[in-house]
Amino acid sequence: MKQNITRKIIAQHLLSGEMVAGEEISIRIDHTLTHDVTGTPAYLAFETLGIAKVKTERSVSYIDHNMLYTDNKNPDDHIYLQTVAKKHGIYLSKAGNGICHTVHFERFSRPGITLLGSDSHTPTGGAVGAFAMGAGGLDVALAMAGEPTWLKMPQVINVRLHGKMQPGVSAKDVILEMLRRETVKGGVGKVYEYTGDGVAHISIRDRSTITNMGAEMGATTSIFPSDEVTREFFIKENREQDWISLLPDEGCEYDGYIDIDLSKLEPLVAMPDMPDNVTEARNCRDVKINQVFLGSCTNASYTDFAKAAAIMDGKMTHPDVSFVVAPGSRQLYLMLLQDGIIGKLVSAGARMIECGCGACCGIGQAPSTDGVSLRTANRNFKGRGGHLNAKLYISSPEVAAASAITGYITDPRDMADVTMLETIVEPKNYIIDDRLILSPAEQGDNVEVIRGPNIKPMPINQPLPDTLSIKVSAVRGDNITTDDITPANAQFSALRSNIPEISKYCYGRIDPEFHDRCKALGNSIIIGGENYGQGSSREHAAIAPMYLGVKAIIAKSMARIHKNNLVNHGVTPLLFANPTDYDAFDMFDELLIENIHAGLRQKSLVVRNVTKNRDIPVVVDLTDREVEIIIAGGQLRYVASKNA
Ligand code: MIC
Ligand code: SF4
Repeated sequence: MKQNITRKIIAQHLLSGEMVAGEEISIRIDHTLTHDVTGTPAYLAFETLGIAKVKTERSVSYIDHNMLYTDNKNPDDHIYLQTVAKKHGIYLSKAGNGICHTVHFERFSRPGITLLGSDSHTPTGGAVGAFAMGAGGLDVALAMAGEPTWLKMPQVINVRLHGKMQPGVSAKDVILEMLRRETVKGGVGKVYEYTGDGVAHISIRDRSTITNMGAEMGATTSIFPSDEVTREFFIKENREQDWISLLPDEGCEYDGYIDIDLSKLEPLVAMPDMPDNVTEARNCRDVKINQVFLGSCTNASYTDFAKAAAIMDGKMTHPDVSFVVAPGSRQLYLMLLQDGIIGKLVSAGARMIECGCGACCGIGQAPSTDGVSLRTANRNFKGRGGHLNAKLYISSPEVAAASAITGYITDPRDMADVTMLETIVEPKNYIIDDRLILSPAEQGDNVEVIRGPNIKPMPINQPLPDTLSIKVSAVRGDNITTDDITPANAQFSALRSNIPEISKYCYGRIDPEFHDRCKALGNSIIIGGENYGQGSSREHAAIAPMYLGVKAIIAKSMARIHKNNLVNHGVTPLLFANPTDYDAFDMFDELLIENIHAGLRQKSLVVRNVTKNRDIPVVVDLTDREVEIIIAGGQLRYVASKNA
């Protein structure tokens, strides 16, 4: 049978299930990646499994998020990560080496592999033809232990790229156009597979901008073919032996098609507060900005920085703008230094911060009160910059550079000779330097794992009772993000290893009483709207509510990774059978759910709203396996009982 790329890779890794869209399948994982804010819980969970050495082909732990050392917490976590990696056969990419996604596809990924990462932007690896998915830390811990990874067989949507982009238009505009069409929830249950004559004109690093931001549509992943452009990239990375050709079979089928004429695209921006709120940059020319951030795993290519530098060459950042620059990897930083590109940016007023995530998730460089920030990152949720009083716009590096000069959001074609950007290409040779990647010990038995005082044991849920008589602790609207539940700025990200502490801030920004209310209620339930839990993979958005006694979430629809995280931690995710029933719930309503175990197993459950005297049918969109995990009280208890 003629196969697309996605189906080829899944077929080669399939352990169980049928490759029918919507059916549960399990696959073998070749590579895993974690980073410092999701890694600590993942390795704490891995340690409980009692396995000496990871069973994957390659597992890498990256230190890239919590780079601000304002007290002992982050450096302590980093020492824990370094020692636990050394003991258990995991490679460790030290602070300063770059962002996990960027480094992983530069140095480790290859076409045709499966990669599971405890970060929602893991699909970045699809740029080199890997099947790369984001997941919670517990799922990654299990994959490192050699357990299968479970997922719903996705629909494969073929995005056909035609023609060539105009000067001043870039890969970021392709993915913003996708977001405009597909929205932040349009990708759930889908893989976007890119083909068409336009693909040949897009470099690997630009492809990575597109696969990276597929996460913003909620997609399982995005993938490009492995072609001659990919091969050239592997040659430059000194890894030609890792390259294989991986193309869709001629005439293969897809579950849907999207066509994009690249020559018709214009420079775009996503306006506050969602990445799908997209318009042409020229429509925002009256928007005055205070900050520009050039960086993040989305736009970490050599040409991104070189084009920005070319636009800014000889000019100066607008007096009212703070221009912040963070290269995505050390390798890239070295090349930009060597070629004088950093010099041009600094001369134009850049504030260089170390290579890593930095401002992208509010770890430093927060905008001012009511500040307006234009970023080449991927998310502009309210609060993402560090606090709620800022407006975040997202754009390409070209728009960002032009805007840094003018002080207003600017279409680069209005202020620079963009045809000269055509001459800027990736370097002929890359600088390769892996010395900040530490290999694990041959024999890990004698390696001591060092834990600082901020690292507290991970709380484990109790088995699910058969009857729940509980109150509603919160009613939320549509598109609640994991940033709303457990924000990612410097203060909170330093608490990721300490659940009792981080749970004090759960929902704290949008609902400061949530923690105390949950404590007072004991057990409770949250009501959600559409796309509940979208955004990052952070499992703290499931663990913290679990720790506060939240037993179930009933929503209109739910994001894939967050739903998995809830299951993993024994919190029951349910969906309204009739979305208008959402209106029947208010805070503090008393609910009764009886015979839950049988109801979950039969996939039919009724929630009685005692306060409103109404019975509400809910959809149990869970597999038999997931039901048993929830009843057991979460994945760790389930695995332990299976092994017993
Ligand atoms: C993000 O971009 O939101 C993060 C911070 O990288 C997260 C990871 C986390 O919060 O643990 C992600 O994308 O999953
Ligand atoms: Fe880091 Fe931002 Fe990428 Fe998340 S999206 S991995 S915070 S650079």
